[in-house]
Amino acid sequence: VTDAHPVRVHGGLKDQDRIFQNAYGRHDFLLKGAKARGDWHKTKEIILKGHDFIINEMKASGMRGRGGAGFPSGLKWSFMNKPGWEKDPRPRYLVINADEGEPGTCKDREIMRGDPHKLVEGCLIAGRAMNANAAYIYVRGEFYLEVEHLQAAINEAYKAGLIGKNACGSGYDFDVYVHKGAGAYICGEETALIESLEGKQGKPRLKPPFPADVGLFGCPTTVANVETVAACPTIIRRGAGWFAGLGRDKNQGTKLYAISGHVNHPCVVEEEMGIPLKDLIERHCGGVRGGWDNLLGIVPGGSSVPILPKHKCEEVLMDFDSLREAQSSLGTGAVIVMDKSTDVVKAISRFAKFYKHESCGQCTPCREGTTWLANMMERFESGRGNSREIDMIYELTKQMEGHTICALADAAAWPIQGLLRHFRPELEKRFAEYELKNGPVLVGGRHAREL
Ligand code: L3W
Ligand code: SF4
Repeated sequence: VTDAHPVRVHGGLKDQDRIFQNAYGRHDFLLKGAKARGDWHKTKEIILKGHDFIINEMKASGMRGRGGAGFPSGLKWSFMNKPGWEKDPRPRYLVINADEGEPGTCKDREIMRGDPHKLVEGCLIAGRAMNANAAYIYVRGEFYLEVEHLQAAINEAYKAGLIGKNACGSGYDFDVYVHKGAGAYICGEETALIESLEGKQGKPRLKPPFPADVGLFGCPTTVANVETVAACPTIIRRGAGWFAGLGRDKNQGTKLYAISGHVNHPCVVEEEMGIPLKDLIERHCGGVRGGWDNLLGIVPGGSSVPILPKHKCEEVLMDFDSLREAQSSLGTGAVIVMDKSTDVVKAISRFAKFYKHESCGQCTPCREGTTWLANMMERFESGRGNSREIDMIYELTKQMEGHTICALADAAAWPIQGLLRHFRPELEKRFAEYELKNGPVLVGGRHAREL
């Protein structure tokens, strides 16, 4: 904790403050179990309080989107209710982004497996906030069990009159549909997801217009992450003040963190926003394999964000602002831990290959850039490169960043920028060792002898 951060050390969330009480599915995920955990309690009253009430509560709670962007949820949910919305004859949609494809990220699947009713109830309440007629839940194609559980919860909710015509007896009609994706990471980008739902190739659209104005089938649409929407009923029931009282200013509430890699016990855990990264790992994962001193670095928010070296991991807090100050990002809250046995160049090179494979190819800087990044990183792995090429690959990431339709190009660029920022000496050492053995490597990976 530094001067920039408040004195209170966050974390150590009490069980009663956990929203997702059935992560890991130890209890009944169906309606009876869900109701015992408080789901669907007085939902009718919430619906009858109307859209302004729900949106104001979400604004007061300080909830920021849990899909990676951290956009204030209350504000986003208000975009479809611009003055005159009642006169617009188009249907209105809520779309849930359950296409959890970010490497390292596996939190939304726990909700769909263990607490699907929280998501279904969340769809109804969030849908009411936007005056939507229906919700489409777009689930990652590989999530077989999650779809089964979700569909079972939806069927039960229809049967019990909780959704559908006159949902919960509130007079409000609301349908919920599940749609299975087909395994493309890019369909997690909100406009590509909309295209895919419409039956087209998942290629992102230019924004604006934002989906709130022209979304699914050309109609007003809000796309929101599973965790954000599933947390909403608890936030409304317990009150915005309860949620806002956890975490710290502008980084409030609780968050699901998915911790993988070189820890003793990888897990998905709900913790307070702003928990120190080191505490998160020591408290919930039994520490780094071989002890904290064996740590090399951590990717704190999924494969799209820059890696932090060990010294930066000592003090950083797991929230949007602290990680931004540390030149990384909270992203999806997927913490990938690497100990000293990791070949960090190879690890980041693997990310680069992933983005090359997943680029939809519409934008030149992304299509060509991701290919170049992957090819250069592959060479760098074996030491075939030189210092000039380190500057070139950095320039390339800068040419990609912010110059494309969607954030996939940024996501490909940032991990490499992180590698260069913190592990440049590792690359230079590797190049020097190769040169000592084989002679100098010129630009393009060609050996001097080959020219
Ligand atoms: C109407 C305006 N709507 C903004 C809406 C916009 C969107 C939301 C935030 O990217 C990030 C990405 C990944 N009128 C509006 C407006 N909106 N201004 O607000 O928008 P944006 O563009 O900041 O974010 P995004 O497109 O939602 C998401 C990063 O998350 N990421 C995560 C990836 C993977 C997963 C997963 O597997 N679950 O999420 C990790 O870093 O790189 O930067 O709804 O329409 N004036
Ligand atoms: Fe497609 Fe990449 Fe452009 Fe996104 S940035 S639209 S993935 S080419």
